[in-house]
Amino acid sequence: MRPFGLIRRRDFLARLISAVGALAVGWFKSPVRAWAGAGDFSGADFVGKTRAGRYEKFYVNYWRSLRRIRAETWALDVGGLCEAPRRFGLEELKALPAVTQTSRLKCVECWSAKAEWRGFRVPELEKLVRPLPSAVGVVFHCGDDYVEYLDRESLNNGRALLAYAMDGEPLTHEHGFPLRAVVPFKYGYKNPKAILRMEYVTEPLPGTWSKIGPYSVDGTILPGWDHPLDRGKVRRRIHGGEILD
Ligand SMILES: Nc1nc2c(c(=O)[nH]1)N[C@H]1C(S)=C(S)[C@@H](COP(=O)(O)O)O[C@H]1N2
Ligand SMILES: [Mo]
Repeated sequence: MRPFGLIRRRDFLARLISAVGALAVGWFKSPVRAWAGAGDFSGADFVGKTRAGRYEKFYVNYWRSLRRIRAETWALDVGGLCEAPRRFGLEELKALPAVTQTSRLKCVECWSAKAEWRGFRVPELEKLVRPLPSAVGVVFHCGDDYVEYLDRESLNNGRALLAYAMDGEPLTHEHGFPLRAVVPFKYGYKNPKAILRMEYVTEPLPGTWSKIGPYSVDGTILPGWDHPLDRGKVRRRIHGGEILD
């Protein structure tokens, strides 16, 4: 006898899986789709994870490839719970009081690398958009549909930076053009790149990476081991928090 019930059940399961998949994809895409115009990205020129060539010295992590962002049409949307939500062009952001800071980026997957970053501190931006008292943190929406949350206390910590340059050059697309967060006391995954939108919110939200891997939502660097790319990956102990060297 044909196992009719079994086939039907398989068919149902396949449909269920594809429906859930479609929902998941829609959910991931919607926050960015709603804001990024088609003109924000170049045609078919993709950038993604790499460790080749110059990036041997500073690996590139992207959970999935994205089209290069166009400088001419890109603008940073700052909204959610603030009194004066608005968009900023790159030149406007570069006109904010700028700082240069050398800090190390530590990926939770062990490697780390150091760079000189240039950008502005979050309080400079907050003076203009005026977050409401109920806003405890910011959700960063990125060009590759990466989503990450940072609490305002961390963002105003004095070492956190929104950077548009690295080692004296504009950010490469690989390292997060045109704008990325540099939060040296948190693992790399709390340093969102290719930022399109900042949304002030009332509560924390698990980011893309902490949902992929077994990593904390908070992302503060824990005591453990480091393999610095600029020191021949020789293993050394770290004590937690920003790696200062
Ligand atoms: N938009 C976006 N930002 C991201 C990621 C990502 O996948 N997408 N990966 C994070 C992780 S896990 C790390 S370690 C750092 C790596 O930064 P780098 O590629 O400049 O080395 O980017 C972070 N920011
Ligand atoms: Mo990472």
